[in-house]
Amino acid sequence: MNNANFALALATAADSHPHRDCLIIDRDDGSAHETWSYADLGHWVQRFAGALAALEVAPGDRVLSQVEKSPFAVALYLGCLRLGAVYVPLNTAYTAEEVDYFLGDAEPRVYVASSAIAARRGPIEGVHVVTLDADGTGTLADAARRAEPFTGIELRRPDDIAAIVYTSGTTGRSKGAMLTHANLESNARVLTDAWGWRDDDVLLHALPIFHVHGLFVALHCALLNATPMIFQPRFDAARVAAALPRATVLMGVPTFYTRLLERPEVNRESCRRVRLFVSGSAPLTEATFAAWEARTGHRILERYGMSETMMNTSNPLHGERVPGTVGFPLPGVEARIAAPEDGRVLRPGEVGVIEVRGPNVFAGYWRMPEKTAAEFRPDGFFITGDIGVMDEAGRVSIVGRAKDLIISGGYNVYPKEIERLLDELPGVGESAVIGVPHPDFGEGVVAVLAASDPAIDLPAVRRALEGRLASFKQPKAVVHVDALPRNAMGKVQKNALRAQFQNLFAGAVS
Ligand code: MLC
Ligand code: AMP
Repeated sequence: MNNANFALALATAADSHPHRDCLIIDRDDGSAHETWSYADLGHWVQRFAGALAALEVAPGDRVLSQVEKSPFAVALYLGCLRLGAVYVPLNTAYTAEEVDYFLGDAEPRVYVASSAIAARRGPIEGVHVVTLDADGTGTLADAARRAEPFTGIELRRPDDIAAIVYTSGTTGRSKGAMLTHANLESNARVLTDAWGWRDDDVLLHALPIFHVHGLFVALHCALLNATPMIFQPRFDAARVAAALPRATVLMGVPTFYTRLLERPEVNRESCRRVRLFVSGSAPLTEATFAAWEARTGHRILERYGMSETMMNTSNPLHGERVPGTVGFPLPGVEARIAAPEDGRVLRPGEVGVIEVRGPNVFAGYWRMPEKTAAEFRPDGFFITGDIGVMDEAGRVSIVGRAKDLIISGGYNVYPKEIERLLDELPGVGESAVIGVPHPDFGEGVVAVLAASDPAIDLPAVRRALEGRLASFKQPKAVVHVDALPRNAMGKVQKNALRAQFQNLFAGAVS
């Protein structure tokens, strides 16, 4: 049997260019860059794999990771792949209460956390809690330094699970999307091909690495081709602007582009080496597309994906990039528009739910067979929950969402999760959480309270939610209404609320 472990493909690329720069680390404090070559990364990957093996992590075991972005975190991820373990990345903003759910659901053998997070948490029964910090300290980093390098690559079948990526559900309960080794490899190959990856590409990497955009799309494109990344710990518009002259590719969420446009030093000259700007994870407005083109001369390439599928469609590298559209299905990916009620396939121009099928589509939700069955059609198409339309040529536009989801700065926020907590608060009658246009985050989270104590306001609500909800999910505004608008079935009409509060953040900066 061939080894389908994706780590093998990545190691093969790295082995053919061991001396090439891999991670050019732009530090938060602006100190001199440190560079890891592909050989350096390989060294750490084998050591992290060795340290995890010493904790008896075996193929199929889950490793929960809630660590700051750093080269060591990349090595940890790749070490897990090598061992055949299942990597489960978590947003560092998640609170202990949120993480409790993931611990219970994923049942990991190891939980790797930053030392600050681990200190707040204390020991957890049945789980090895180890630490890793961005500067390469922590108990796992120490163990990696001492470990016997794990030089093998565990044998994996194409449909073995490589990662579980949690994505919130409409019920407020997160679902773990199981991505296989074949999913990761096929999407990485398709993307590097579609985006014409070159040997001299330098990727400017400023995305978090706990979501598919930063972890799989961006990282894999560079690693599979053994090309360098300018690796920044987080998105900071000034730092990204300063690094642009050294980069050839930038991948970001729309907020990256709107914030970069606020910096006058971003111009044609500073972008002269860049050949490709990619945007995704949230809708890019036509205004941002046009402003970016006017400023830099570049037409941003918008693509569409999700945790369950990684990338589905992309505007073309060569050919017309049409603002407001997400382009064509990627090679090997089939997309269609279906009637939400009965799955009837619709004709070009008709609006319906986007469904996809292909080697990129996940293996189902971890330990949720009913949820998995409910979101697939009998012929294997996955029902994305995004509402779209396809033209005669097959170009897809997203026009809305069937799922009650807010996307703020590229992070998904499910209203139910917040409403559940709000409704428990003393003084809150009932609540509806909506997303309305926000100039910085695309959509801003608003809590609409009805029959509530008007003395409750943003600070009080935030205090009450603190420690319970990651800060990016916290409402950016709290508003009061006499009663929530409902339809004849008694369902809250969120469209009416969104219309009523659509200008709430007009002019807000962040
Ligand atoms: C941070 N905050 C946010 C936020 N990010 N609030 C709403 N939405 C967000 N996205 C809050 C913090 O909680 C904090 O609140 C305050 O804003 C400042 O925090 P910060 O850490 O300084 O924010 P900043 O670094 O400016 O982050 C903004 C950002 C970041 C846009 C750079 O959110 C980001 O990197 N987003 C990318 C998300 C991403 O990678 N998505 C891909 C998902 S994969 P307070 O009150 O504590 O001060 C996917 C599939 C696909 O969707 O197709 O790719
Ligand atoms: P996540 O579950 O975090 O992976 O988020 C996936 C969701 O992000 C998709 O279902 C879409 O709703 C949204 N999304 C991703 N890319 C785009 C895009 N280019 N335009 C609009 N929405 C997008």
